[in-house]
Amino acid sequence: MKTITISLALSLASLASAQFATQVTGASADLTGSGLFNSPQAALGAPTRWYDAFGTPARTTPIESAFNVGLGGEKLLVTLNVGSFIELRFDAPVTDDPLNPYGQDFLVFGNAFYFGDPWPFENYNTTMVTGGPFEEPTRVSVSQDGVNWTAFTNGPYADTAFPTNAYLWDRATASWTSQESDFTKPVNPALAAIFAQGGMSAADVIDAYEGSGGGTGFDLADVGLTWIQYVRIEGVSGLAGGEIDAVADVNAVPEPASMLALGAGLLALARRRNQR
Ligand SMILES: [Ca+2]
Ligand SMILES: [Ca+2]
Repeated sequence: MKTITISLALSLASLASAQFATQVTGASADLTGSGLFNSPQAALGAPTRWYDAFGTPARTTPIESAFNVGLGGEKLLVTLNVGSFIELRFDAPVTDDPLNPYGQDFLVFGNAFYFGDPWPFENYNTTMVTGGPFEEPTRVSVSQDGVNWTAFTNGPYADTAFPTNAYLWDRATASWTSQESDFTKPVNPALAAIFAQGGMSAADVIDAYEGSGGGTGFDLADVGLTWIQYVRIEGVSGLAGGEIDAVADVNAVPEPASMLALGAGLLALARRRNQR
């Protein structure tokens, strides 16, 4: 039984590390015009939870998006002006899985944000979202081999809704929890229009995320592909200037019935082993 538990934990851990892009397979030479935001490696790994707000550690929230550098001085974001591009690879294929929430197969994280009031933002229960998001739509393409690319020509675009949220907020105590959001879970796309109207508190927006860490969702079915392994983000005329923080493979959510079947299967396996 012990062996099974350990190997299951290991496979879950490796699954988690494969959720974000792990490799830069291409980048234009002209990423140098954007100050700190000039390293394609900044788009690898998980989205930013904490950043250095010029001397003050700050959480990433829907009304306070990441900028500057990480707490260790590391670069967090890469800007894609017209003519600039980055190409990222996932360890494993990203599939058009019917069990992906809202049909969304991968997420692109930037530094879009909603406008909040009043400043400074202290109590998210009473800080109101007054509109936005402030966004910088930038083109996204996908590929199976890293050579042949298919663009989401009619959107969605990178560095748009939904702004990143790193931690869950506790209304009762009007304070942040240490509970991390899920960067592999999409926000319900229907909420974009509702948030843009304003009139909700920042706490309302975070609650409506339902534990998601935000990001812009992409459905591979929109471009007629069943799987991809590479994402290209580029600045083209009219669709440029956005920042990229990370890309994530959406976690499929198994139907309750198949979760039960999986549990029953493991239990049966454990029983058989114990009987030996
Ligand atoms: Ca899909
Ligand atoms: Ca931006």
